[in-house]
Amino acid sequence: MIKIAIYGINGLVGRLMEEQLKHLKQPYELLRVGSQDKPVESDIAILCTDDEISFKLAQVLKDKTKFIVDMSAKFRNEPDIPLVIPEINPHAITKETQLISSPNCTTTGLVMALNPLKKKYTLEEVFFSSYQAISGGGKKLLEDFKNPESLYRANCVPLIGSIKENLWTSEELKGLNETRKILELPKIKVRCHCVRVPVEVSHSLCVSLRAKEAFDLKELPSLFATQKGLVYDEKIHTPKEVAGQEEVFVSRLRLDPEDKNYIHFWITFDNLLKGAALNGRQIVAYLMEKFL
Ligand code: 2RA
Repeated sequence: MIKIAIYGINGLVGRLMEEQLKHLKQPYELLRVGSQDKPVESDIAILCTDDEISFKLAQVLKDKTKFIVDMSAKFRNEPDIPLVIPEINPHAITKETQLISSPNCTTTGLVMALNPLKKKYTLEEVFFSSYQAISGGGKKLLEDFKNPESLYRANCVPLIGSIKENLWTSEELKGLNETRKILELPKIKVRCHCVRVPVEVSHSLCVSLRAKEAFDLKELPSLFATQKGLVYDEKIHTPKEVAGQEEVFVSRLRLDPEDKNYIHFWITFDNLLKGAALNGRQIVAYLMEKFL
């Protein structure tokens, strides 16, 4: 029987991962590893841990497991480590792969919408502002949010992660670097602002996208329809309504009134599912089907 170990089983993503794995078609034995437990032998180790712990575990697990699926940001920018969304770039996983990174939640929603457009258009530049849920900050932020005095109550906070030397935040840099890597578009320009909003679950993005060619608005719905895991329609989708759903929702699509090379749209999706545990489960399902 295939053995799957979840590290960080008591965290928000760890607990959701356990739930998500129940949807796997193949049987497996689950090993639940908490922060005080020793690393174990397994076929797949899923690290629902922070950057520092993932880094340490990855060293220790090299000889104890066939595959490591890391949900942290630690390895995402390493050129030799695939950063995978199974509906977009499963080909990045090869026979030589041991460690696979799962992307940042905000990036995941964005690239799910850009990927189908990439098939027809030369994407040159994307702008987005994010409206990110409290749960993106984990259990600790959800606890803080319960406090009536929390900075995050009835407020918008334009700081997610830490501020880096160039004054971008770590979250904004993830949007830039991970988008380029997953879409295999190393030159696409990504400009963004990441903002925490008082919503418990589901991240949203307002996106403006520029291509080399003029967009044909009429053909875009059929292009979006080619992307598995994406729903495009003209309902007004809100974060509250999409919480608990697996798909990424795109709506409010419109052409720029002054420049046909630009379109604008709205994305919303459950940050804990497609943005985290569901993507992890889909990577695991792919590994089980192709390599185990
Ligand atoms: C956040 N994207 O929302 C982060 C979580 N990885 O804080």
